[in-house]
Amino acid sequence: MKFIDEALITVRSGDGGSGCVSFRRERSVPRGGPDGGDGGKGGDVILKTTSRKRTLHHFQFKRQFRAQRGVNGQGKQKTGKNGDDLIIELPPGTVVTDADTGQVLKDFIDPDEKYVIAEGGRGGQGNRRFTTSTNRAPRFAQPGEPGEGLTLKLDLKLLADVGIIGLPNAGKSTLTRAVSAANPEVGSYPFTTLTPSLGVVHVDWGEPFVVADIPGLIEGAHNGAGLGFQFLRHIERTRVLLHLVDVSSIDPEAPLAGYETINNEMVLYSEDIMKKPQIVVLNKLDVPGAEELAKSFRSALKKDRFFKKNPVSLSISAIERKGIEELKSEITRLLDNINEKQHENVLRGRKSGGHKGGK
Ligand SMILES: Nc1nc2c(ncn2[C@@H]2O[C@H](COP(=O)(O)OP(=O)(O)OP(=O)(O)O)[C@@H](O)[C@H]2O)c(=O)[nH]1
Ligand SMILES: [Mg+2]
Repeated sequence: MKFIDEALITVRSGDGGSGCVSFRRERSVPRGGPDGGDGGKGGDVILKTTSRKRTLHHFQFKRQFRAQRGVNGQGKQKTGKNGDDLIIELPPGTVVTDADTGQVLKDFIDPDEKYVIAEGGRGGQGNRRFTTSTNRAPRFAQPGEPGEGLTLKLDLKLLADVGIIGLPNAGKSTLTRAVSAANPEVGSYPFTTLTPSLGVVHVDWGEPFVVADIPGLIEGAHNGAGLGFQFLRHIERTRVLLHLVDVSSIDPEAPLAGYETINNEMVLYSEDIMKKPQIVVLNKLDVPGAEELAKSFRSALKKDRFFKKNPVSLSISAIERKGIEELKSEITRLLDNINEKQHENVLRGRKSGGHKGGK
């Protein structure tokens, strides 16, 4: 399935309601004065970012957006109701361009940013407002101002939600291929992957998310060894880490050795990275003897200080695509959890934390 990271939509704010021409009619007042009310204002079209949205996928199904028009004014000086604003939700990282002029109108970075992209038309004034000393009975009112129409090009600058980390050859690219339409090269030698690639993961239920397949890390990566440095910077911007461990490379004498190498490199690079939730995933469960090795790894893992904070471990075979659905739903659960926490923080008036993770 093709990933939609751009979309073209049309928006239109609401027209203002028209002013009303009306005169008082009461038995006791034979020639009542003008009492036509003003029209209501048309609704605005508002763009709003939310971390609940992670792609522009939803614009495949709906491309035209129209805010409500203002209600016309009525007699007895009744002002028409304002049209409702229309809020369009976007993922953070969306750049909004006027498709006709090519001008960038807004570059959204953070969640919960709001921007009025098309203002609703003003309501017209009722005839009562046009009363002057020479014209005490104006038979005209002002029409409402029309709303604004725009065609918008939306571009999403992709930020990965999930960074797949691990030693070279752990199967990171194989896993990326198993969960998304991305096609990174897979090789039976270390450092097959030289540049990170991104894949969109669709889930049966809920928002799609984005994984980054990152080149393998080795000891000294924080100093730039191997392909180190630039990729650690990439990981810094993801929200969840998926730590992939090749079960066939586990040393039964020191089951955590490889896993710890990666965590040490990351701590040395930045303490903040290790504050992100991490899912530990054992890969290549299809190889002979994998179950035994996995067992020794898991019992050692229980004492690990990072694992104690995020006690999630799963086993998969990326090549046979086993355990993939459980992994996808575990990731979805974690991401939704982070969103909820961010949302709570916003409600409490604290800084939302952006892509810094949930802790
Ligand atoms: N048996 C088995 N082999 C696997 C599995 N997943 C990956 N492999 C093999 O492991 C080797 C490395 O896979 P990659 O996906 O290239 O590993 P990587 O982590 O991306 O490696 P680098 O990009 O070099 O860091 C390839 O030969 C894969 O076919 C698995 O679940 N089972
Ligand atoms: Mg790779």
